Amino acid sequence: MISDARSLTLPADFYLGNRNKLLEQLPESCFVIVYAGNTVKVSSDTDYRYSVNRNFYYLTGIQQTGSVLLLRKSPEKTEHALYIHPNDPTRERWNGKLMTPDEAQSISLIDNIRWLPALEDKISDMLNQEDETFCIDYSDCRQEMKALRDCIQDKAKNNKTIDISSYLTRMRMVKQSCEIQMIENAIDLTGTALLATANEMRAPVSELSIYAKLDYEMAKQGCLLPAFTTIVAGGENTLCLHYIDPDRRVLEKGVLIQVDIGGIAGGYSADISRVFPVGGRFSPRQKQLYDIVRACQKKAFISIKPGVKLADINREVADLATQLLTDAGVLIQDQDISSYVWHNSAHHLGLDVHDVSYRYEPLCENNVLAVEPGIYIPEWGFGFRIEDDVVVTANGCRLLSSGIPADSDEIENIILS
Ligand SMILES: [Mn+2]
Repeated sequence: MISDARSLTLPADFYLGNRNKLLEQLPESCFVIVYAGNTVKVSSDTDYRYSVNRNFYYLTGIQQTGSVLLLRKSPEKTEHALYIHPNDPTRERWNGKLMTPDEAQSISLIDNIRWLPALEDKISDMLNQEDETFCIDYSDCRQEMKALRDCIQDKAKNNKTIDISSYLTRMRMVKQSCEIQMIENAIDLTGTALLATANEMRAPVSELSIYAKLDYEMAKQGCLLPAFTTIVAGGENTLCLHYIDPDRRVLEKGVLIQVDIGGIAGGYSADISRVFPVGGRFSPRQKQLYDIVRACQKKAFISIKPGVKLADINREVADLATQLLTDAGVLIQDQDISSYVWHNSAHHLGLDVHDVSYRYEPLCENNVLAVEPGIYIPEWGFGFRIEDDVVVTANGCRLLSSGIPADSDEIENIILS
């Protein structure tokens, strides 16, 4: 049990190290500008809960709306500056306390903390310089980044721009030990929520009540905004991969419920899927498919190691699924497995649940993956995935979510115990 996932932080020198590593790869003289982003409006004067630009977070550790990171690299020296909202009693009366410069400095190890209103003049000065290189995050599609790109284009005096998102993607793909630890925290809180919910499935239950229980169990641990909208799909709804409108209809004993859920701790995501039989016992047919999907997942775990590509894992899973579904009489000769295997078996995991990556490149040590083979059989009226998270090691992979039972008999036990 995580007492409050919001209080978990990475060490400040992690962010400083990331800034330095980025700067090392950039030209000898340049500016780097990265935006945290602002809240997004729902309607009228209501906003969605704030979610920070992940590249900004990776470089600063700061999660306050509107903040801007400005780095200056020159042959003589490097300067790191952070622009944040100035303290403002009226704003704070409505929206809560703003970060002080001291707080921002201790999280990010940035010495030069400035107030946001000074940023506009600073950017104008920068744009007035000739032959300057501006390094910006092209993957950031928020309004303020678009405005900056337009501005640089309009005022260009032989200036160049460089997209830093590719450098950051490459850095984010290889996790440092504090990041892996934080993903393990996110998995812990997700597992706690799943286990606390599993025994609700002993009796008839609805998708909606399971959804509400999971939401409650996550929020209790400080996870108010999960990594993605929790999926709770019962019966035929398991055949919709991203099913997010849980129904209040009662699901009787014997119906399967797919749960796909990911908590966030210290900015890092988990991604776990389990499938539960209402009443606690799989039917022979459900258990048959469960054990096939689980065998595919174990096959994937064995094949993951440095040098292997995600496409290789997909192929290994598809080959085994083909063989096992043929043995089971589901797949008939020459029928394509894509009728039953609808999605890839693994993706990178990190600050984003489908983390930024070069997914066609071979894996390397300290990549973190969610491994989620799934088989969906419309003729049987159900299908599902089983999903766990691993870190790639020197010779294979280490399961990060081993604390969350995954074999069919274990699933039955946690419902009935
Ligand atoms: Mn996933």
